[in-house]
Amino acid sequence: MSDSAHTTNGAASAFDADATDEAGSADGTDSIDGPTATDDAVSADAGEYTFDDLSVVMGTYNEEEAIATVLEDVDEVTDGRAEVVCVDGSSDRTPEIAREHGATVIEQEPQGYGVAVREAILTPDRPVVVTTDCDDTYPMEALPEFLAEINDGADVVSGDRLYHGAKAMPAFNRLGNHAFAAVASLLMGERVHDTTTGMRAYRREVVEEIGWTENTGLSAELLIRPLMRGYDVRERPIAYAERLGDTKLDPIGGGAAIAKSIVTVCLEEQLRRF
Ligand SMILES: Nc1nc2c(ncn2[C@@H]2O[C@H](COP(=O)(O)OP(=O)(O)OP(=O)(O)O)[C@@H](O)[C@H]2O)c(=O)[nH]1
Ligand SMILES: [Mg+2]
Repeated sequence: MSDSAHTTNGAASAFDADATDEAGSADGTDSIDGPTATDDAVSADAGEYTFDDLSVVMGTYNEEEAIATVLEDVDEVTDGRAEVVCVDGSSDRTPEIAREHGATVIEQEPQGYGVAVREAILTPDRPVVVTTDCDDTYPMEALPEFLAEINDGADVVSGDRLYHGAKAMPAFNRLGNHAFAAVASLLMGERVHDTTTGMRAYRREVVEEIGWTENTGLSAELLIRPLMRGYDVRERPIAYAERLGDTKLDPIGGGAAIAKSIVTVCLEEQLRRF
């Protein structure tokens, strides 16, 4: 294990919830600030996951400007060992380019972010799944750190784009994302910083054990439900780059849908506790 302490967002202890037996955490290890071993993520230490255990999954909808870059980054960072699954609703060359890069492509009528990402998460059977957008905004260089956190006992590792300021994000979206995090924190009683990030790592058993239903609000749901059920959920700061290609998000309608999901899911999870 490396001795270097990893960066935290300074409030990560809010995520230091004990992994319960119900939560099915591997060993209950939940130290946020303990040493991590990014390098170990790619080695094959006994019982530790490697990139051979990792699926990187995404919805893809007319992303021909970005898809080659995203898939090349995954390939380079994981030495070609991560499996890639794209659930695609495109009318452009995105699926061809994805296949040329060795991805598994599942075709699906476009029905929104969450419908595509649900299929993408549930399709592979590797034990660790990482979601990302196919727009070159998320840093695939963070994959080793995310896997190292899972090997350190995390059930969910969530990329916090706002920690570094997210200057590449449109100001309206940035404001909305701060507001979503504030509302979710209030309703959960736990501080979270980025509820709508597209880049997360999940232990497969977590996404199989909890029920999830949201579409545009899926990302928020998949942070809130595990956190409120006592899984070991950790936010980690990530870089965030300007998007290649056109957005598929309607900031007003999408924002309203996300706000509704946050309130609904938080209330459902609070009620579940009684
Ligand atoms: N298959 C499929 N993919 C979708 C659909 N809607 C969005 N996506 C993909 O889901 C990911 C997220 O969409 P984005 O347009 O990046 O949404 P966003 O991240 O909220 O907005 P940006 O800030 O513009 O990146 C992208 O990879 C899209 O191509 C859909 O209906 N079907
Ligand atoms: Mg995006």
